[in-house]
Amino acid sequence: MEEILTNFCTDPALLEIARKVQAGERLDFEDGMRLFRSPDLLGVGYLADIVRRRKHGDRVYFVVNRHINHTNICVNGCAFCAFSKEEGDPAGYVLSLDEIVARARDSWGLGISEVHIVGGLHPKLDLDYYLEMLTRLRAAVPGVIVQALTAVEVDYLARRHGLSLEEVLVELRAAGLDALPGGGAEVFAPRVRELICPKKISGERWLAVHETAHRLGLCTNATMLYGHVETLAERVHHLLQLRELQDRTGGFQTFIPLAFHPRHTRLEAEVPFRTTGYDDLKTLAVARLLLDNFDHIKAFWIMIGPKLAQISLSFGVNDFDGTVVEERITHAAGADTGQVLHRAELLRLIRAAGRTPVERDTLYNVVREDFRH
Ligand code: V47
Ligand code: SF4
Repeated sequence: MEEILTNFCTDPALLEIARKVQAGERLDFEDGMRLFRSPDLLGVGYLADIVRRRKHGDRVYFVVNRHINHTNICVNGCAFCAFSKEEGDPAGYVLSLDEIVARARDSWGLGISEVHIVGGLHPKLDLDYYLEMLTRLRAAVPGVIVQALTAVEVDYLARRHGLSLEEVLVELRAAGLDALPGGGAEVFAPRVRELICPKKISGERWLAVHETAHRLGLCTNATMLYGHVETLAERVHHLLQLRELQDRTGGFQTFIPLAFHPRHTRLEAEVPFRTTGYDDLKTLAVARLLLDNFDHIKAFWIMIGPKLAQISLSFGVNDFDGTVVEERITHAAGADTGQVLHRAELLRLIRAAGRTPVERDTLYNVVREDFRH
């Protein structure tokens, strides 16, 4: 093994980590720091790929889905967000329930298995709006899984109505909510939140929403917004806090690192550049290595581009997200990716990387895997 590792890992600091990975041992905080600090991107990627291969072999998952961002009006006004507008701003919008249902129905014809709905904290949209949205979607697109509302939106509804997190989630689930997406986590460190999203719920509260959802049997995802003012230590802490909750609940399905896009945000002067390809691949690979109890690591091609997402399949990633169709949050902040990747293109990218594509639903049930070449 020593010989293989010295062929692939040029950084001696990686050798002890390589031994742990080979033995299936858990990595600790210091290992996470060594991985982030190592200049040996290929070595770190090689180790992450060992873990990915052990868990998934050649299989790479994708989902035929549609994102809907129902409103950009938000009382939080996070400094990193170019999507949100204040109430009364002419650029603000709220989709009517008819429009939301029409968008879901349009995509239903294309065979979507998931709608992904997230938006701002609109002071006038109450729990009834969301319950009716879910009820109408269930009737209009039966069988399609609704993954909706970040922990931040769930907390807002609970506080607005004086309800507990459990009460809100139980009502949402009864109306048709199937799973929660992973947004709103950003970086849990209070220092970072104070700088980039002072009005947003704390990291503890974000974790509490997910813990409650898991207890009620709802699966959720987790994210980390990286590439702004956070330190590497704060990234590692964030990942370990997720791992700790996952140890207790097992309710997370996927981890998705989100690459910060600065354009038109209030952080643009301080952080003028986007993340580099090196950092994107490194972050995905380190996440794969630290989050040993997460089944899936997803590359969100909207943020890092389809080509780098394809390369990331050799750096620990086993999920390509999906067709998406319409995305406003990252595009408001300067993303130059398209809005949609059709199923055929996802298949082509995954196959060209030497992997076997598997179409999944939100809960990782196989929708289809016998694709003809
Ligand atoms: O919560 C906001 C982030 C998130 C910017 O669960 C930004 O499967 C980069 O959570 N630059 C929403 N990111 C998106 C999200 C997501 C995406 C794909 C899949 C899943 C999933 C979840 O986008 C927000 C925030 O963390 N965000 N502004 C920005 N300027
Ligand atoms: Fe609002 Fe979410 Fe944007 Fe923050 S990231 S301003 S909570 S929409």
